[in-house]
Amino acid sequence: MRSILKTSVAVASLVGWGTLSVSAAENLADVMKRRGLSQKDLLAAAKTYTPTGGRDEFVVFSSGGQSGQIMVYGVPSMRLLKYIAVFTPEPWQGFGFDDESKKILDQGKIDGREIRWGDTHHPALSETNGKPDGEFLFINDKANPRVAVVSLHDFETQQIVVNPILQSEHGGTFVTPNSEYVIEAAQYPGVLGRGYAPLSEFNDKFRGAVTYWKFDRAKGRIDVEKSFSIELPPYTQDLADAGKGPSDGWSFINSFCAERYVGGIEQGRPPFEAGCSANDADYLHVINWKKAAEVAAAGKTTKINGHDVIPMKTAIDEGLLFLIAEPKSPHGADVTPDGKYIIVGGKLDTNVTVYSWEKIKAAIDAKQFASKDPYGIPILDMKQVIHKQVQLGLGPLHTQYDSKPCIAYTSLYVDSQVAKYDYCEGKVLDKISVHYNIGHLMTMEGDSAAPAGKYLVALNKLAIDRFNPVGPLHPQNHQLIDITGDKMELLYDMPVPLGEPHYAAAIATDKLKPLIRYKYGTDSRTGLDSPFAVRPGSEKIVREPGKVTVFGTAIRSHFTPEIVEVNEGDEVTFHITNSERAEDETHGFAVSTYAGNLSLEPGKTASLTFKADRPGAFSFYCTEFCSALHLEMEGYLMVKPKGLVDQVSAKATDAVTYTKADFDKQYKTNLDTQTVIDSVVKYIMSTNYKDFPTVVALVEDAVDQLNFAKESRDKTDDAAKKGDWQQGTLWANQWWQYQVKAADIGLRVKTYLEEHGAKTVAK
Ligand code: CUK
Ligand code: CUA
Repeated sequence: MRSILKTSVAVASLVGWGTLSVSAAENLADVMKRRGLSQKDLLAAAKTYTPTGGRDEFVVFSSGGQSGQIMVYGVPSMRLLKYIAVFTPEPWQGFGFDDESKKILDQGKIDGREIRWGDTHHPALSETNGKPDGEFLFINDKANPRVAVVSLHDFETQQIVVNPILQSEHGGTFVTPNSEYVIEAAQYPGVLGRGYAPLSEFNDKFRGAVTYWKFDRAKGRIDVEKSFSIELPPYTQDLADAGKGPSDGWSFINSFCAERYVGGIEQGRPPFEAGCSANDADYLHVINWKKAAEVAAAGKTTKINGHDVIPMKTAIDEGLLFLIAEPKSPHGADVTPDGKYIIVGGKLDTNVTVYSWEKIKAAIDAKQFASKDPYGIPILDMKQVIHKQVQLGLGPLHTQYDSKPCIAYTSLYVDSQVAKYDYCEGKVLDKISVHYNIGHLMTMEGDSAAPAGKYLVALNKLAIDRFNPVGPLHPQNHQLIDITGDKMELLYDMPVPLGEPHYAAAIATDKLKPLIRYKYGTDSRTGLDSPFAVRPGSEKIVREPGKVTVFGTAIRSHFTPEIVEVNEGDEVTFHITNSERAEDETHGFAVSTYAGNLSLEPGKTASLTFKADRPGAFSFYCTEFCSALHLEMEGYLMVKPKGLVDQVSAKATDAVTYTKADFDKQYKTNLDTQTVIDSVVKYIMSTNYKDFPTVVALVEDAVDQLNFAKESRDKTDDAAKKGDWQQGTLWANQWWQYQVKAADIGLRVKTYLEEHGAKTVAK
């Protein structure tokens, strides 16, 4: 009986192995057959697949639409890397939860009102000489006229500025070639300064505007004082772009609803959509921002909400502002890499219009104007300044450029296509279908002075049938397209599960230099030293009447302090510094039912303030699985009920008693562990480990852990000297915890060195 059982087990395992080996031996042809893949699919897969540990050539920053965030993903793998919280709280990163980031979100209050969402549209990378430099990222909020500055050193939002005069915007953010200014143009006209006027006075009282936010690169902040706006007519301004090369110093903003229609469907009038598209033309605004900055600096402005606004009349008199007709309901306005042309797509036109900067400039210089608009702004003769019109298809919106000269790509919303064409010659070269209804498109660094070509991403508004259904709200679809050859090739569909992205910007990975860890005790939201940082050993609890402030640290796998006693009604603040130096060793911090969440990356100090208005024993804990004893990374906030006479000591007492035998056992374990660690250290030291920066950082971390182990060992020995086996055993345990962390790192180093062909070096 027994032998039969044995045999059948053996047979079963043989069969199991057999099946395994068959599936392991499945070759490419088998997989293609099983999954119904074509040669073309395989080629696309090979062009995007990134093996483990591999890196992407480009990093994309995509607007997260109504999420108020930014998405970061890699190209060509299309793997999501991060969401950057901007206008919206994001608990994982502690954004809008720690005291420090609440201050940033509060910068975004409009007229005293707290706004905790945003409709992000157009990210813009900071530029040097017209090329992205990897330092900063800007993004606008269409719903609530605001602009944010994100540092690309840590991918965190550093500043939110509120537009002082607009109540709605869209044409932002676009940067001038050296990031001197960040452009933010209005959308729906309003009374400047967010005032009131009846719609019957629309033509006189309602206005558009464009704001030029001065960027102070050294400080990494927008300088609100040195920023200014220009009053514009109540045409609905839309997208903008900054000139470059020959057109540097100028900016371009298109508009729709030059009809200045005011709707009124409830009064039996035709809706906005009819009245705003009745005429054949709208206006491209051509603005000399360099001269405007001088005019503003000379004080030729009026102040609205304390902000410098160049009145429309001054803008006309000073020769800052011109208009050019553009075909019906235009959308994108994109300056070519060489700055010689501006391409505008007309949503209700089948053409893109290529304007020539040389011709525009000549007409302005010669004061050759076809007419004036009702506000006295000179209008250039469209025919005189056009280079070409290119018939592309239905619903041309946005345009991006290739690394090859004269090649542009324009999205066709209605046709659900991307058109590739030669804008110098006015010749269509190729079209590809996308799925579906594309808004923006993006080529690599494709809005800069030196596009990198290679890939194009179609930011499609509708996914319809592309993905597994997830209910009536579908993801968006970002499609990756190979543009290296004559024909565009579709490579990959990426479902985007966040907001409705509008624009995105890509940068070559090697231009980004993100931090690995913060300088010890950094307030990441300001980038400055936090006044609340403490080093391990100097943690403290400061008590004032009605107020308890904790200056603590976090390190694998404990907080110091662990027990915090307060009285009901106290205001409690935890300032916690992550004292780790190891890469990716982030801790979190949350007090159950009270407050959270802090994200404490290595070196960061963050704070949590709340009123302890409910008595009870509340646990706090680390919210990131940081180590084997992560679950033990815990503590208690003891909120003592009002009027409680403190008879019972709240001091911690031990439930378990340890003897000398327990102590000896742990001590021996530690000595044995040390022998293992010594052998690993000996191996590492015998190699050329210093040639591997990753290993050097890990070794640093291990040395930290061993120093901590040494401190605990000293405490262990002290307790033993006094015959205190209780404290001695507990400290011996802590000593061992540090050893385990060091050993863990040591093994990671050993594996790394073996996998990367480390050599033995002669002693
Ligand atoms: S907009 Cu959305 S597709 Cu805000 Cu640039 Cu054109
Ligand atoms: Cu620290 Cu989990």
